[in-house]
Amino acid sequence: PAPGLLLLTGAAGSLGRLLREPLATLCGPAQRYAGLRLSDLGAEAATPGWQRCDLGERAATEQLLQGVAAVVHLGGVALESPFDGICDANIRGVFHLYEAARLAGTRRIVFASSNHVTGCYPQGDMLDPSSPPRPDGFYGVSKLFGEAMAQLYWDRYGIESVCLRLGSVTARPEDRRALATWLSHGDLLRLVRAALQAPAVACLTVYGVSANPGRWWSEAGWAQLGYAPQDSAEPWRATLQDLTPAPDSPMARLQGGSFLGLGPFPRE
Ligand code: NAI
Ligand code: 15L
Repeated sequence: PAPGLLLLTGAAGSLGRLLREPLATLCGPAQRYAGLRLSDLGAEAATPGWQRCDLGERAATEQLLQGVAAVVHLGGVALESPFDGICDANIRGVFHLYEAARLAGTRRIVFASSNHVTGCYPQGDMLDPSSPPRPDGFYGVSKLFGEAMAQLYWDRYGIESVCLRLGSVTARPEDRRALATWLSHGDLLRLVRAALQAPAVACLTVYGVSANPGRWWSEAGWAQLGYAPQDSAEPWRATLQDLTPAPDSPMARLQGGSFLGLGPFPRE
């Protein structure tokens, strides 16, 4: 069969804008994918391959997945915030995405999960993807839900997923926590490319972090993917400050950092 399309959701967001061009190089005649479809909440009429879609809408998501062989799924709420918004975008949205993928015959989904699935572990504890989840908020819970959907759709329907528990993706490490959590732009690209291209991944969850000597997350799964990070936050150590308010606050003690300072939220 002809190769299908590669879909990037969340294409208007900060990581989506970074990944558009590199993913386009995997698409076209004689490439792995026939073309690149880009999607987000808003319209971008001038962008080739753009299809606007609210992932909270089931019929629109089913249309979005038509002809799609693989997905890099970034679309959703990316911050700890009140439950209703997270529920629509990250819980219903992921359900719609996997159901639409099943109907469309999509082969693989690369899911942007988050380190906040384990954000309530103390800083310094070394985790691997099999450590019991300890989400630090509704956002972390929603990412854990996404990981469970990935496992379900592999076990029952044979759709492969790579769940990337991303750390802190920024151009440079921005605070002392990033000595552990930083994922450079270059390493993000290497990781996403590996997650798309590795053969026979089944359903695999890995942490996404650069080669920081101070990291809290193991490299389990990296060899299977063929991911070898090339950057490190360490050279910035002397310039980085602890931005949390008090040394004994949850924000300073726990891996999720500033997310531990968000919530509870008043009823809307
Ligand atoms: P972002 O907020 O810049 O981009 C997310 C995009 O998703 C936005 O453009 C937004 O319009 C779109 N979106 C929100 N609700 C939607 C819906 N209902 N339907 C369709 N699109 C919707 O976030 P960023 O930083 O680009 O993150 C991308 C993904 O990676 C997110 O899923 C985030 O949770 C995850 N992630 C990001 C990290 C980072 O360091 N930037 C770290 C860990 C995970
Ligand atoms: C995330 O999941 C967020 O989307 C991102 O904005 C960062 O806050 C990152 O985690 C982090 O933990 O630094």
